[in-house]
Amino acid sequence: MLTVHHLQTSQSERIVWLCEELGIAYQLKRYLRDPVTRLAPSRIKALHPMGIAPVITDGSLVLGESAAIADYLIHRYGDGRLSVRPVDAGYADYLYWFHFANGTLQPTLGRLLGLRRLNLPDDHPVIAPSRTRLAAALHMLEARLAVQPWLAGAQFTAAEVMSGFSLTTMRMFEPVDLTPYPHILGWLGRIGERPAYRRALERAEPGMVPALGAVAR
Ligand SMILES: N[C@@H](CCC(=O)N[C@@H](CS)C(=O)NCC(=O)O)C(=O)O
Repeated sequence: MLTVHHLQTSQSERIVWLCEELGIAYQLKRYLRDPVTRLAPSRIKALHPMGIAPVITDGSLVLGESAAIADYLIHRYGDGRLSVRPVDAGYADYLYWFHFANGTLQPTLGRLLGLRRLNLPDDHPVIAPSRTRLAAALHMLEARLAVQPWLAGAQFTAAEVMSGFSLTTMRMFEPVDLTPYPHILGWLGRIGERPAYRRALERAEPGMVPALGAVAR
């Protein structure tokens, strides 16, 4: 049976959410972060050589990387739902925003999270380029969501699942004030209303209040 290995407050939230959106039967295994280091426990490290989440196991398959897992689930179990076919309008947009999540948005936030620990001022030359990149990413998202309700167009797709994490749960680690971005906030509101998103959080993060507002916690 398909098993989703979910590390507490981590990118594996995406995979639980995607399974709920696609209505895929799955077993969920939850792992708590190490209370001191906040890293994954050794049981995750034993699953996959990278030692990070998400990981899925499916029979003899062990697969990591959110985007690879998302593609696998969509095509192996979802009949292509929540993706856009090459012959359909919005295909390039779908590809762009699906990959924007882990290609640009999440690494930029991760870099800022690491740099913040150095307690440098925001205009420090080591930090400023990442701040500029984040601002560009947010402006681009805002412009996109001003003209379309979802990233690939009129329909909710897995691009939302990929990017959604970076501006919801990730903001509990790296706070980003979204007050200047009303269309991003509207998008987060629509995400928060989705029954599958709510079910995913109830299963993966029981008791956690999702970070959907302008300021997370
Ligand atoms: N690009 C990977 C990133 C996965 C990743 O960085 N996972 C983090 C949680 S968000 C993790 O498992 N950290 C625990 C650790 O480093 O021990 C993906 O999208 O799957």
